[in-house]
Amino acid sequence: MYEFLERLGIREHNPGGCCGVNEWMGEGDTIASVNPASGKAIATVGLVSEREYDTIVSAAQAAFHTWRMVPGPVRGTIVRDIGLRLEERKEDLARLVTLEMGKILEEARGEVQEAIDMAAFASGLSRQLYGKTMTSERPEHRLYEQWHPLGPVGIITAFNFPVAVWSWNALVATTCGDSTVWKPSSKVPLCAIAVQRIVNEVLAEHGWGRGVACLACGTGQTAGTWIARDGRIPLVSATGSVAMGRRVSETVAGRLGRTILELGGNNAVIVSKSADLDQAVPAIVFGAVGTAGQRCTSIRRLIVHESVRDTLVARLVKAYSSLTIGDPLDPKTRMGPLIDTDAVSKMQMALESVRDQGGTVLYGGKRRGETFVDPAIVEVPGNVPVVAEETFAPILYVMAYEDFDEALWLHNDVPQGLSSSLFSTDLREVETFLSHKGSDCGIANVNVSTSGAEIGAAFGGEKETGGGREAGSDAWKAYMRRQSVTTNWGTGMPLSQGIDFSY
Ligand code: UN1
Repeated sequence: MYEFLERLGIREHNPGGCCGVNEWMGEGDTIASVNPASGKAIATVGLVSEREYDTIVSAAQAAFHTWRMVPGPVRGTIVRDIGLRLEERKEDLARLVTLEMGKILEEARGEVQEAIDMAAFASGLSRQLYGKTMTSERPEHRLYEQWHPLGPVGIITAFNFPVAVWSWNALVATTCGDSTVWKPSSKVPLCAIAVQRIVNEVLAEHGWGRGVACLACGTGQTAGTWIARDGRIPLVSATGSVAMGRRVSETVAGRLGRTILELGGNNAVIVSKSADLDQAVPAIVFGAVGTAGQRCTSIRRLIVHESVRDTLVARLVKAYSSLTIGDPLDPKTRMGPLIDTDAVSKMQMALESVRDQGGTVLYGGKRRGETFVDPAIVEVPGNVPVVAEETFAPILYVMAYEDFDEALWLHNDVPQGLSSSLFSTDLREVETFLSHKGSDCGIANVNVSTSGAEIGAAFGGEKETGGGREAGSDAWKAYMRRQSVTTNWGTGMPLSQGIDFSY
């Protein structure tokens, strides 16, 4: 056992369900959390049974009734303290993220920083849950809207951002007066357990022992399905594959519940002939290779003007060949392992398919050991079928274009619509890219990679990405119940739309 695991309260066996500081449970199946770099088990986790899940959601429901009555700014103070505690534990948590998920330490620190920043954002937000006041069409009437807490929120998160995506949802929901029930990916339960311990600690210090923030480790078939079906949970926020999102969304829609979906991305970068390649090259390397291509914002497609194609590819190949691949805890490493051998097989299958579809591997793609790979650069003749799929691995498909309209068409011609970017110094290209006929994604960047979004803006995408928005801006509104209010403070009884109903 590493010392940092002990400091985070991780033991050899860990109950994976929790609805309060002293209420841990996990009588369901036992699973092992595996270090993707070594293939060795780090610790085991007891998943929740259906009975325990029910106890957890009942606790969340009961806590909601009292938590919603706490003034927003007071809730915000508690969320601020969660952020401060995350900051104190940043290094230990980052090491756990690296150990269990496999991203390099530098990126793991960035991920924990996202959660710390979210706490600061949400704490400020707690004084800004504003509604609008409208002018009533009737005399002596007041018309306005206000925002109420919504209820227990279900949060389903993916393996690739085991702390940050929880924070986008949970810290905002908690600020908004909701209680939360978190089902993390069963590939990274220890990160969730460590975060839950930190949150428990802070809540308990403020006198909140039970139900405000709950954890239900389980599989998609168990805890994921129970949350989706559960009428006590008015909102389910789910991050992961398109297939998972479709299942969750159909089930929640069947009971007329709400969802926030953050699903697959298939992000492209357009590099125009006017691009500054000194900016484009490092941005593309980080976007395509960072987190071993396992961000939903990772760059998967490079659409490059034919006049700069050869230079850009040569510079990318040179950069790729200088990257250290290996132990993600080693500060020199730039790319760690993929999450598991299944992910490696999927990458190999995609590379085989693309060869059959006319693609040529220009660099990398080889498997090194069980879960390590060389990142790949593959030339393709346009959006061949495999390019339309999101393969969660470091494969960069390169295609050349002649005119900018063709680049935009290639860019938008995939089912997903999360993040996008253009490298250009030409004002006309930039504004076209950002116009109604430009990028069709939820995120559109200029001379900035597709990945590495800041928390201040709303995060999410269109088409098969699911349409949800999380984190900053006014994404909080999805976690609250909007109420339109009309008050008649006069003595008459005028009707709207000028209706005369006198009798
Ligand atoms: C994800 O991959 O699900 O924009 C989230 C980024 C990070 C978050 C990615 N801030 O790359």
